[in-house]
Amino acid sequence: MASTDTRSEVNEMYKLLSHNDLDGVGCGILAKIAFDNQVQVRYNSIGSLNREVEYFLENDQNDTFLLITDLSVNEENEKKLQTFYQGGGKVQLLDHHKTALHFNEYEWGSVKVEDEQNRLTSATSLLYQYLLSNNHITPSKAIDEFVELVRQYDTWEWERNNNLQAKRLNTLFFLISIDEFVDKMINKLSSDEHFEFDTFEKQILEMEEQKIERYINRKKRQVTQVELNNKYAGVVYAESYHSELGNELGKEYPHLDYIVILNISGKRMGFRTIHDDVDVSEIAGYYGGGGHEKASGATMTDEAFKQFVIETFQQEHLREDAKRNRFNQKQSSFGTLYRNQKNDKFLIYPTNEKWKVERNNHDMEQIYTNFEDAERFLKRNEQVWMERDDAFVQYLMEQVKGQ
Ligand SMILES: [Mn+2]
Repeated sequence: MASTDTRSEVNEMYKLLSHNDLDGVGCGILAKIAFDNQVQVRYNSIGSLNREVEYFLENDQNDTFLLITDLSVNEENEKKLQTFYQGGGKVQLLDHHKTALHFNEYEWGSVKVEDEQNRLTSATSLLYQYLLSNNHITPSKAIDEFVELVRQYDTWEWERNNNLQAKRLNTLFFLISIDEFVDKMINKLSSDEHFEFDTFEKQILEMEEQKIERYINRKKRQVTQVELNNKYAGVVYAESYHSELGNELGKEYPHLDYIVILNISGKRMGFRTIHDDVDVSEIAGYYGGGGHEKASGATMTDEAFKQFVIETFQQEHLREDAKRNRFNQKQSSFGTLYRNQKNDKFLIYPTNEKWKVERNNHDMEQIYTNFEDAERFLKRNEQVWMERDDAFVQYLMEQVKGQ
């Protein structure tokens, strides 16, 4: 009796346009599980989505259901999609970027930054909810777990929770091709009770993690600093591992407001921050890009090229603070010794529960209420680094001799 309805539903064709990162591809995996060969999936960079939408509107069957996830269209396509929808076309845009919130004005737009439990969302978690509420997908433990890993990775909640499995999922994603990754995940999710990596995956993940660690340690010594609009940015060139890099460099140089990662050959810039009072989606927005508060991106403009590349090219790289010191330590009552490129020596030392700074043995005027403020001042204005123990010991001996 209900066979006609069921059949029209069964024969419905879908096209999914999604982002080419883990969260975007997570959407493709769910769509494949839900619709099997009735869905055609195309993964896009932020820049290529609009061409794909135009192609769809001009060439695809107009009864194909268009799903757009993790990305949003430009103003022109926003209008075209509204016309398409008003003419009976089927379209649904699901996104979690706050720069896309205005799509909620449309019946076909659904943009949620947080879910009902006030947890940050991801495109994969939003699509999963959408597929569940429309009875397109059968829930399972393994799928729940996979979706949660993608969500935690995409929102950086994995770091707070130390959820290394989420991080590893992204590492695996970059290690193999998108098609291979999709096949692997579909196999896993349809056969395993729980989401787990197999022995081979664990082995290649370990090798890759060591490689990434070496790469990041090298990049820590290739950062230059620039002041722009009262914010301090760390500039680094890199084509891969942007998330890990932005995070690790942010922690290595916490005096920087944000890190800009330049991919010159791709003419792209990524912005990352570890600070709650900095919103890098605003910075990306200034250059015509977008994204999240903690991670965003934009195409490199002429202005950005001047500010981040030309301005910094002649500069020395920032130097890391000495690690593994026993004597020259931060907040020490003996003082903490720093040096800048011009070989000036700075000592931050406590006095009457405040902190002062000595430059080449002469007191500087400013008094700081805490050590961090004094250090941030020196790092921002003098690009200092914390000296190693041997330099500190020598400094102290010179002090004794000088008296
Ligand atoms: Mn996402």
